Amino acid sequence: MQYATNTTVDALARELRGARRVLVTTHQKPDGDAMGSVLAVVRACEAVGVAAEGWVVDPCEGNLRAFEGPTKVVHIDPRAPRLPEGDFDLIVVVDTGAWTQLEVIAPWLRERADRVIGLDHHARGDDVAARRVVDVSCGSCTALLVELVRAMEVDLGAGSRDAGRFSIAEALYMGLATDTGWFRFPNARAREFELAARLLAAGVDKNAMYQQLEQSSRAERMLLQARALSSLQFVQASAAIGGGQIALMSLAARDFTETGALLEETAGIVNTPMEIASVRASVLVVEDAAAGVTKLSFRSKPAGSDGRFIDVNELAARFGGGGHVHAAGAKQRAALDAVAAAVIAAVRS
Ligand SMILES: [Mn+2]
Repeated sequence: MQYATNTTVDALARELRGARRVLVTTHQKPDGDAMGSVLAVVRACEAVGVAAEGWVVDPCEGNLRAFEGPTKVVHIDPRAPRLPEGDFDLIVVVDTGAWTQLEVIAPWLRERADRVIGLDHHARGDDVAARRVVDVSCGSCTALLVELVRAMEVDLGAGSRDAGRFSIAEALYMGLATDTGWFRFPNARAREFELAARLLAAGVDKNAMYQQLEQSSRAERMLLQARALSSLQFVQASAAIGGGQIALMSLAARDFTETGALLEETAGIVNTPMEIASVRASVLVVEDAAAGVTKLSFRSKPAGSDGRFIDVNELAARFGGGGHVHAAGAKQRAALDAVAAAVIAAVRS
């Protein structure tokens, strides 16, 4: 099975406009692009008079939830999962196409396979959606959804209730800004800046969004970051990987209990060592005691004059995960120390 486009955005837009009741979901532990994508599709449906609701599997950071406003989003607790209730004639999966990222809701989706459509910008995925558009050239899934919103003939500024605070444009900007690292990552190209300009023109308050998304964390999170940084070690990468230095940090269950930080507050911590000139990639391994797994986050940045990356998508794939060349994740049913040792071995080999 090849994970590739098998229909058009226009065809998916027609399906959405013709639906009676739509459910929109995304990968577990949604990030800004995932939540922005869910909110944008739900709001676009509402704008054309189609009933829609989002269903997302937590944990989900509070700074993202703040953008839900009156939009209906049901949060599923992965420790006590409840599956969607009601009759949905169309199901949309955004910002992923991988069963491994949809575990909780997968059985429910498989029973309704013919009704599932997908919009994604990741290179790897499965047959989750019967009809899908996969565009890896999009800096965020929401960049692809701009095309969907256009094809649905919905105004980008639609849904504004409070100076653009609950608009479609805002949801799209949330995904675009966060997936491009606020327009710093290599996936922020001319096209993404043009898109940002369109969204700002449609009423997005970028300063308010930055503050809400990036400057609203709790002190406990900073204490957790300090724990991660105190575990920082450097590993020399093999020539096969691309050479250079890789930063490795780990967080054990006790780091969470002792600081009072939550698992979802690890978001972004993996990026910190990338501030070091010699570091080409960063890996954070986190013990999720409740789920009995160790989670891995990978980031990389272009090196020097040739601008080449250590391909962390490929590195994550060795741990059963995936993502993008510059950002990826994985999950292992093994102890924290064993996973950290395996990362070191993978990077050196
Ligand atoms: Mn994304």
